[in-house]
Amino acid sequence: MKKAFLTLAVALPAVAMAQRTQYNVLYIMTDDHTAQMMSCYDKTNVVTPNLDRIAQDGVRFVNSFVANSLSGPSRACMITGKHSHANGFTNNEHGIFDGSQQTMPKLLQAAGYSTALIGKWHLISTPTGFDHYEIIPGQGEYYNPTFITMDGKTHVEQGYLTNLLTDKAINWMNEQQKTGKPFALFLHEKACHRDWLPEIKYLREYEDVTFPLPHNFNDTYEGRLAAGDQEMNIASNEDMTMDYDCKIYDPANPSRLGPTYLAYLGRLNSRDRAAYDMFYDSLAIDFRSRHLEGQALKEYKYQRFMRDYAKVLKTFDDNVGRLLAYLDETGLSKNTLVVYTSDQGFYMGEHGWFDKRFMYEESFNTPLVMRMPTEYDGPVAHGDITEMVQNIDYAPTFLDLAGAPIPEDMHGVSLLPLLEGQHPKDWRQSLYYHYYEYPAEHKVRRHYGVRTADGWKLVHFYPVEEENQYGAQQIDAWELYDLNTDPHEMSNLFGQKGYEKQTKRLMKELKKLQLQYNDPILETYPIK
Ligand code: SGN
Ligand code: CA
Repeated sequence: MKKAFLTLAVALPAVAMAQRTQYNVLYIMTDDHTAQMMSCYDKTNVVTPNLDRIAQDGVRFVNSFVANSLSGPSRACMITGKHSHANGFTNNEHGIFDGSQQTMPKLLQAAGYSTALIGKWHLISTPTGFDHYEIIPGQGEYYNPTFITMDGKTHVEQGYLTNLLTDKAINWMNEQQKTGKPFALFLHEKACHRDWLPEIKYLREYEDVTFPLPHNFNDTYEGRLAAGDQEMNIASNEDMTMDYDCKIYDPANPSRLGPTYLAYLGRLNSRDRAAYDMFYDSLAIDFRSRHLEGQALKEYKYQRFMRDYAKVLKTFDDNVGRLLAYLDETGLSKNTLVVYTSDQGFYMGEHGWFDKRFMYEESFNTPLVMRMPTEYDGPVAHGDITEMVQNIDYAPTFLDLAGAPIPEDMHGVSLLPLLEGQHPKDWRQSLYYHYYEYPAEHKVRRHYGVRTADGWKLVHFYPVEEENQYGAQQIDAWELYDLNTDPHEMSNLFGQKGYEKQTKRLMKELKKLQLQYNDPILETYPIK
C-alpha cells in the first residue's frame, strides 16, 4: 500500500523539512467500556482477544485517565486537547459544542489528512473538521439503527449497530485509499452503553458464567457523603430497572424506562424479536418463580447486567478483529497507528454501582492501548507505559504523528515520545479532573480533584445554586485517598490526624493545576 508523503510547511526546522511519512490514524473508541472488562487489564470477568492483540503488538497504558467522566465532555476534551471549562462542553444536558473552535480533526485536515467520523458524536452541533461523517442520533440504537449523513438526512439500516459501523469504517478506508492522502478515522461505538442489548446471535453467550462480586459490592459509603447520595445503585429498582436494564419485563408493572425498552425492541424484525423474546421471556418466568428480595435480588441484577454487558462487548471485540484483519490484508498496518480507548471507565458493581461520573478510579480510568505502524520510521515502545496520560493528550499526539505543530493553548501533551520508548524525566506527576453534570440523572455531585503518580487523590465535591431548586442535600466535602493502601477508595482520610502534610501537598498541587489550566472554579473556591 502506498504511503502518503507531504512536504511540510516552512515554519518547521530544516531537519523536519525532509519528506516524512504521514501515518494514518485509526482511532476506535467505545462508550462506557472499562478496564475491568478487558482481559489485557483484568482477567477476572471476560476474554477480549482482539482488543488484547493491539496491546500485545503495541503498548498498554496502565495509568490512563479522562478529564471529565461523561460522554459528550470526554469527546470534546479528546478533539480539542483541552479541559472542559476551556472547550466549553462541560456536560451532556446543557451543552452544544462550539464547532467553530480549533479542533484536532481540523488541524489534521490542514496538515493534509482526510478525516472521518463514524458512529456516536453526542456533541449536539453539526460535526466540523471531518471530510466525511455518518453519525448516530444522540445515544443511537443497537437494533436496525438510525444514521445521520452529511446532507442532514436520516435513514435506518438493517443490522446490529456494532457490525454496521465496522462495515462503514472499512468502506470509507477503501474509498479514501484512492485519494493517496493520509487519513484519520474516528470510529465511535455505542457499545457497551446502556441498555446493553446483545446481538441476537450472542443472546446465550456468557449465560453459564457467574461473575464474582467486587469486594466492595456492599459498600455503605461511610465518610463519603456524595458517594452515599447518588442514584446509580444496582440494588435500586429506580436506578437500575428490571425491564430496561435487566430485560425482565412485567407488563403489569413497567418501570419509568419500560416504554423506552419496548421501543428499542420494536425495532427488531419479527424473526429476531421472536428469538429475543424466547430467550428473555424464559428468564422472566424463572425470575418470577424465585421471589428474590434484598441482597439476593441485588446479586441477581448484577449477574444480568454483567452478562448482557459482556455479550455486547463480545460483538465489539469480534469487530476489532475484523478491523485488524482488514489493516493486515490491505497492508495498512504498515503505516497506521491503531488506538483503542473508551470515552470513560465504568463501575461493574464496585461500590454497588453501574454508570460512571465519579473521580474514583474505575470511571476516572479509561482503557488505552495503541499499536504503532509496523513500518514506523523510528524506535517503537512495547509493553506497558506507566506514565500518567489523559484524554486531552490524544489531540497533540495525533498532530505530532502527522508532523503538524501542536497549538500552545492545548492542555494535553503528545504521547509520541512514550510511544517511541522514551521516558521523559519531566513527565507530569499529577492529573486534573472536573465533573459538572449536576443536578442531573444519577445525581453525582459536581467535583474536581487531583490524582498524583505516587497514588494520592484529593477531591472536592461542591454545591451549586441549581440544587436548591432540586431540593437535594447540599454537599461541600473534601475526600483524600491513599491508593497505595486503599485502592478501592473506601477510607476517606481527609481531616484525619496524621494526613495534614499530604493534604497540604495535594492542595498545593490542585491549585497549581487549576492555575495552569485556568479553571475559573478557583474564583468560587479559592485554595489558600
Ligand atoms: C443516558 C443513560 C444514563 C447515562 C447517560 C450518559 N440513561 O442518559 O444512564 O449515564 O446516558 O451516558 S438512559 O436511560 O438513557 O439509558 S454517556 O456515556 O452518554 O455520557
Ligand atoms: Ca460513555
